[in-house]
Amino acid sequence: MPEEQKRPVDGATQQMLEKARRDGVETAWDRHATMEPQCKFGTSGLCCRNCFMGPCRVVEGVPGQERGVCGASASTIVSRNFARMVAAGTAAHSDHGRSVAETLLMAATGKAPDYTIRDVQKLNAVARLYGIDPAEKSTAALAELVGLTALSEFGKHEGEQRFLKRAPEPRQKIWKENGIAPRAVDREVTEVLHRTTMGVDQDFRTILAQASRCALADGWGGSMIATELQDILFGTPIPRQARANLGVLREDTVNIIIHGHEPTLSEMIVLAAQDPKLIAKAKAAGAKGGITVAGMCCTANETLMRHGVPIAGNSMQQELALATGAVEAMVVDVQCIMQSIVRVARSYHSKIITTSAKAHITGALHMQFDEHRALEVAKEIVELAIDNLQNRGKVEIPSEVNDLVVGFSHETIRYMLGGRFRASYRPLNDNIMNGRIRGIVGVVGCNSPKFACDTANWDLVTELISKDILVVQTGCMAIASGKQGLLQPEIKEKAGPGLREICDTVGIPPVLHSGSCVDNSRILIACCEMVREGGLGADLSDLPVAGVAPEWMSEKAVAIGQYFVASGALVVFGIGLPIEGSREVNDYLTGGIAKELGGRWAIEPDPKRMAQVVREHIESKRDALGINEKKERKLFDMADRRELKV
Ligand code: SF4
Ligand code: MSK
Repeated sequence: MPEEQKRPVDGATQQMLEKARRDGVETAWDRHATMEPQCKFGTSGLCCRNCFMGPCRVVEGVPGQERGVCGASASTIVSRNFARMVAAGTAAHSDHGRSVAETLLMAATGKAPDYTIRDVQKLNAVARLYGIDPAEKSTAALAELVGLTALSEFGKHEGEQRFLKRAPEPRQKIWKENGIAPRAVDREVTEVLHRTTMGVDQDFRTILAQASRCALADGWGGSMIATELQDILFGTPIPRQARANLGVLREDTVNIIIHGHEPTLSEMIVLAAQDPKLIAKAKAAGAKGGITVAGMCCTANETLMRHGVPIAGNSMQQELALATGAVEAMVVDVQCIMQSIVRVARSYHSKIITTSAKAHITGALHMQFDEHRALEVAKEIVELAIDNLQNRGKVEIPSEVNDLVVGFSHETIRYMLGGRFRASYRPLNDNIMNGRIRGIVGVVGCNSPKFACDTANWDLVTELISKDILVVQTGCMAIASGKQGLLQPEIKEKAGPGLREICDTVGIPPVLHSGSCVDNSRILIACCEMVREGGLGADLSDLPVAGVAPEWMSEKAVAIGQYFVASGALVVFGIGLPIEGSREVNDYLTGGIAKELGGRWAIEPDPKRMAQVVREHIESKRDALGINEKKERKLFDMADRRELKV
């Protein structure tokens, strides 16, 4: 792609990129340019360095170059690399889930006194899913049992992931028949690494089956545990208003950015920043407006969904937020944190504070987070940021900021659709069946300097809603929509007539922000609820739904994509996917896998064509369901419901 087309269109990003260049600060865009042309062996998945007879770079169809030193074929190498991406993504989401489970356990047993159980209803619901009867148990006792059971999901020596039973029965049967129902999360990750080390599994089909099993351990295990337990600890999101883009930073406040993925510390920082003593201290230090806490990446999504904490930006803005010169501290936990922020911060006064024992960065200040004294650590961090205000130089904060409405957990969607006393997905199913809504698409994932960042999101989302497709978003694409004004109710004017009518009647916007990357599990649960509600088939693969990650970059996105595919969905990736080096692997993942699991991958860089691929898929599912045929309206009655095997 020519350099010009990669430049971000977002004005705030553009402005800060120019400022960074003026200030002599190197950014990801500069480094990406120096990497070009990027290695085609890497981009097509054909480079293997799994042992030191290599590294080997093979080329399919070129005699003499078709096999690695050990004889591994292109299909073996590509599938091994793909499976390892899935394993890394699963490990990241699941280690996050494990941390939340540990925090819940500590909170329940009084070892983390700053945390409390905010959603007892969800605690009861998760307990029941785990086979624990909540009756006659105190909240603390129940939380302890749920915490212990959740922790066992990572390392138990027998049995499958307990949340699998949330899926419709036909889906569970498919997993069983294909031998991919996931066991303990750690076991699936370990098995991918074992199978893909030199000289073990050398058949791309079995390697990819294990990739599916591992990915399912993420979606229906680690990620779902993270989401559910975070809701128990911090509250299930409900709709709230907020603001997004670099313009949320303020010249008259101490600015603290919370960045990463795990909300355990950021929840406390949000609390600490409301401490009257600390606000007074900030004012005394010269910040008339007090303290601003703003989020970045998925830590941002977590605190946005539950507290309306403003969003400074998504992944590609992490360096640029520092370039404002207005950030006293960037506090990071885990995942998606560029090492370069330490170098960028040196050009200004910002402190980069690492807080996780798992994520140190050379040159950053490490302040170890400790759940036992969580609020105390958070206050120390806020104080340090206040003390750093005196070192602030000249600032330039872009004025761009957009209002947004967020907080669409699957519980909220059900409530909004059906009302308090008859909360249900029935109105959604009915409106999909009558064609006002053609289908639902998740637009999720990262942004990247390989692409004019966030532009694919705009093109894709506006195209989809104009065609009466409801859009659900998570991760950095949800933030992109927030910055672009796509999360405002008024955006319904860009929706097609059917979707607009539903938005007016039900009061939901056409683009729903559903949370962070681990919250893609909310989309899985919403799909299960739709099947259970009836009228849209018996399995997840029958639904007129799809997932798209137009600007992905993280291994976690590949894990998410694969668990949606293995759950029966079409998943479209923009930019590319490193599987193209093997015709067999490419054909299987984009076609053959659908015969076994119902879902498949598609790769399509152009947002308009992405939308077309998705629409064709949705219409084919509608045809298969028979809901595109004009027929007399028949209500889905109790008899139909009894027929359902879900
Ligand atoms: Fe080369 Fe085989 Fe070693 Fe990979 S495992 S680096 S293909 S010799
Ligand atoms: S933060 S994984 S850049 S979505 Fe979840 Fe954004 Fe992708 Fe990280």
